[in-house]
Amino acid sequence: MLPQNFIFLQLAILGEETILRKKLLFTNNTLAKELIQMKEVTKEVYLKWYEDMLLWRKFEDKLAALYIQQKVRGFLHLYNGQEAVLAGALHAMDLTKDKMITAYRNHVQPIGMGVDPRRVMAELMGKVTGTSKGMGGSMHIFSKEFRFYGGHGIVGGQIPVGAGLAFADKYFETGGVTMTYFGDGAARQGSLHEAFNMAMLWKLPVVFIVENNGYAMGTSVERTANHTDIWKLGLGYEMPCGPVDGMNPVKVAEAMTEAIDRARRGDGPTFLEMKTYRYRGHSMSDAQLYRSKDEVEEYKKIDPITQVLDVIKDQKYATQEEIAAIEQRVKDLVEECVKFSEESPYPEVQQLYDVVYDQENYPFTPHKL
Ligand SMILES: Cc1ncc(C[n+]2csc(CCOP(=O)(O)OP(=O)(O)O)c2C)c(N)n1
Ligand SMILES: [Mg+2]
Repeated sequence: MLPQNFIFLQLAILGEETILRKKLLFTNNTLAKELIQMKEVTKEVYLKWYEDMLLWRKFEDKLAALYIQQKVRGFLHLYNGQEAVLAGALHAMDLTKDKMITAYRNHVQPIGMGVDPRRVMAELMGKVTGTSKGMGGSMHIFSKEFRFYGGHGIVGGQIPVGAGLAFADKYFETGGVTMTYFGDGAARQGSLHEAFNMAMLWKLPVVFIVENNGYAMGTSVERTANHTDIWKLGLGYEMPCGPVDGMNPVKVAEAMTEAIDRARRGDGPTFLEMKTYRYRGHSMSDAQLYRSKDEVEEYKKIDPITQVLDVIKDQKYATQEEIAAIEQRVKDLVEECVKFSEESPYPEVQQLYDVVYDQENYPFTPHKL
């Protein structure tokens, strides 16, 4: 069975701005009540998008290779295909104060937020130079410095935590907004409803983003609930909500700009359903018997990185040599990440005692990390 957004994406492949496509995107949703000025998508933005998204893709391709070599262990969930959802959001965010939280598909988001990719890779390899000194691993990348709050393995667990981060921003009047990401499977968890209710009641500065990649492990969206427009879950809370073409960073940036603006001016949360797709399996040990190879290939025709590169070429934003230089920079950086991680030591056993609280005077014993 094809995922529910297949028709919509097919139309995008054909490049047809048909009435049907517009309907699928904008009928009945509660977005776009007012026109918000988005940061211009200039030539520089396109070139940055290309370099960033290519880095994220190649970084993760390298992780997959390292996993096969058993240098990355445990679970590994890759983001390939979903990059536009992140690129568009980062364009709309204020990276000096906004926050982000997501599930376990979380390696490239912190890089986008400013974390050194070498430290992310070292974390995945369990090295002491990693973001959590090698003790978090693949599913738990975290950086307080860059306001990236994980990396959560409990499906849907991060939804109320994201609302809580937004509560802190409101309480301390920081002016920040929290991007709270989760998957289509997580959208069916009860925690979503509790978080939505409180976030609307208190008009918290949060954007809830469901990345509908068609599947929760091997279960397609159609097999999860009797309706497949996940964004409509916002309607029950009168939360502004709607679907977005998650394969196109410009569309993502537009929707995110409106949502972030709403949150920042004190008008509360927005719920966006990013219609996207993951090319790789759920994790590295996934035989993918629930979908066909043809389906994956169809989505690759509207690959977000290719879409951005096509604009760069059409608009003559860069010469062939300049594009090649970007690709070389990305390749070199990924290699540098591998070298840094391989040369870094594993943590000392003693480090284990630095990350537990001493029960006697808990909670006053400072956690040493
Ligand atoms: C509470 C809970 N239930 C079940 C699982 C097992 N599990 C891990 S990932 C996953 C699927 C989640 O799919 P989705 O939310 O669509 O995210 P995606 O993997 O597609 O990014 C499940 C059921 C879990 N980690 N936590
Ligand atoms: Mg999913």
